[in-house]
Amino acid sequence: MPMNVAQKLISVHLVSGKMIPGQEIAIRVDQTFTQDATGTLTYLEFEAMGVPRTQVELSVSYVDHNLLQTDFRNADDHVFLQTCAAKYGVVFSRPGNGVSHQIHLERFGIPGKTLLGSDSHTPTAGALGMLAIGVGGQDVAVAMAGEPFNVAMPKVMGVKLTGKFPPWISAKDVILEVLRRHSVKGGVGKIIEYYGPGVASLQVGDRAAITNMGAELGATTSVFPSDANTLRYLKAQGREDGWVELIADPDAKYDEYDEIDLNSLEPLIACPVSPDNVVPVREIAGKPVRQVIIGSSANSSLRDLLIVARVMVGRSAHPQVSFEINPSSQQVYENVAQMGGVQTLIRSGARIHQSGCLGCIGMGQAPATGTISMRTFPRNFPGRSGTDNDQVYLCSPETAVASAINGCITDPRELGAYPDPELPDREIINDHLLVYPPKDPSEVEILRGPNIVPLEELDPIPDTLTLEILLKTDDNVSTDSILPAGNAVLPLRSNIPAISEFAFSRIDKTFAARARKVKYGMVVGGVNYGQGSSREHAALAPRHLGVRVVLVKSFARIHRSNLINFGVLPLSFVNPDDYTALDVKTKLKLKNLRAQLKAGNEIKLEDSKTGKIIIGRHNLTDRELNLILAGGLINEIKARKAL
Ligand code: MIC
Repeated sequence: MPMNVAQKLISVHLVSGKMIPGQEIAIRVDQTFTQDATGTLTYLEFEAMGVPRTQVELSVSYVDHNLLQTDFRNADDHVFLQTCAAKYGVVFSRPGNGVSHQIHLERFGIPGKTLLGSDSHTPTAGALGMLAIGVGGQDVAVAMAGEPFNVAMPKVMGVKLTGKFPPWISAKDVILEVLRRHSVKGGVGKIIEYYGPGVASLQVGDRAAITNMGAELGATTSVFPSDANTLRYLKAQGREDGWVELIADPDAKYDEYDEIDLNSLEPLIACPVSPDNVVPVREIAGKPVRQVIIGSSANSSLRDLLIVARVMVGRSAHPQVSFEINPSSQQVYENVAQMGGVQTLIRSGARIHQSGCLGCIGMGQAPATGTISMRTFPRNFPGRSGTDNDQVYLCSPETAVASAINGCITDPRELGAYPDPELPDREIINDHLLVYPPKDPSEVEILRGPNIVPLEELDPIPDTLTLEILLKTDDNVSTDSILPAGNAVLPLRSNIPAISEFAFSRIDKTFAARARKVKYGMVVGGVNYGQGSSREHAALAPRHLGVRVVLVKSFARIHRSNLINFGVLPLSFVNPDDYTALDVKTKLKLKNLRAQLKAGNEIKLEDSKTGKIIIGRHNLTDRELNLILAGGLINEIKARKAL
């Protein structure tokens, strides 16, 4: 049977299950990575599993998120992670080396392999023809322990690309167009595969901007074929030995189709406060801008920074704009420097920061109150920048730099001749901040400062639960609203009791205090609940506060898995009208829950006051059901080992 690229990748890694959309499959994992903000928890979880060393071909631990060291806490995490990496056979990418996704493309990604990363933007590596999936930390820990990864077989949506970019249009405009068409929930349960003649005009860096932001569609992953451009990229990295060709068979079919003519695109921009709130730049041109930031995990390629430097030759940023550059990796930084770009950027008035995620996760770079910040980042969820009522716009490097020059939102086509930059055949390789693990880890001691708080034991789901509804949310609530990031909260990622104080604080500051007053709580939500980040803390912090059930219209994939991994029961309304009828403070009773769970898909929740029955569907596979009954993944693994 002719296969597309996604099907080929899955079929050679298939351990169990059938490749029928919606059915659970298990796939072999070749590579894993963590980043620091999700990694501390992952290594604590790996430790709890009692496996001495990573069992996959390659594991990397990146430190790219929590870079500000305003006290001991982030520094403690860095030391903990470095010693864990040495102990468990993991390559360590030191703070300041850059964003996981970019470095993984440069130094480690291999076409045809699978990659599991504890970051929702892991699909960036799909640009190399990898099957790269973002998951919660426990799923990475389990893969490092040598177990396959379980996921519902996605549908494959084929997006045919034709034509070539006109001047000033680039990859960000493609993914913004896809988001405009399909919305932040349009990719749930799907792999987005790009094919067709237009693919040949996209370099790996361009492809990476597209696969990165596939996360914003809610997609399981996104993928490009591995072709001559992939080989060209790997040659530039001195890694051409790893290249294999991976292209769709001529008669390959897709479950869904879409088509984009690259010639017809115009500069696009995502307006506050959602990555799918996309309009043409020209429609909102002229609005004054106070901050422009270039870099991060989307638009992290050498070309992306080089084009900005080339546009700035002989120009400078508007005096009212804070023009900021976050190099995505030391290697990109060094190559741009070698080509003279850093001097141009300095002369244009740029504030050049260290390589890493920085403002993309709210680690610094918060914009001024009531002002517009334009960013090449992937996300603009409310408050994520660190400023209340923020106005963050997402756009291409071309639109960003043009707006920095003019001090207002600008269609870059106004700038005249397009300085399309030439990429080097061979990049300067920069591995200076990579540390490889010792062959013999017996002497390595894992160092734990006071910021590293041990994992707490989770109890199995009780048979009778009286749950108070603590919060009712709207549609598309992101994990940034469930458990915010930012400089005040991120340093607590290895301290669950402390970070729990911030659960839902963006929506309701009283949540944690109210949750502590009741034994068991629940949250009611709308569609696509938990979109965005893979942070497990968005499941674990509410769980720590007693939330045992989340009842919503529909879930985002990664967050649903994280809830299950921590023994929180995810339920969806059978009758959507029940959402309207439920209110905060209502108490719902679940009786014989364990028996109900085993008996079928429908769970009865009884309103303690009125006696009204609400039905929630759990849609758990047998594997997931065992996790819920055991109180989470670690409990289930420990129980299995004890047998
Ligand atoms: C994000 O873009 O939200 C992050 C920061 O990369 C997160 C990870 C995190 O919350 O630490 C992600 O997408 O998984």
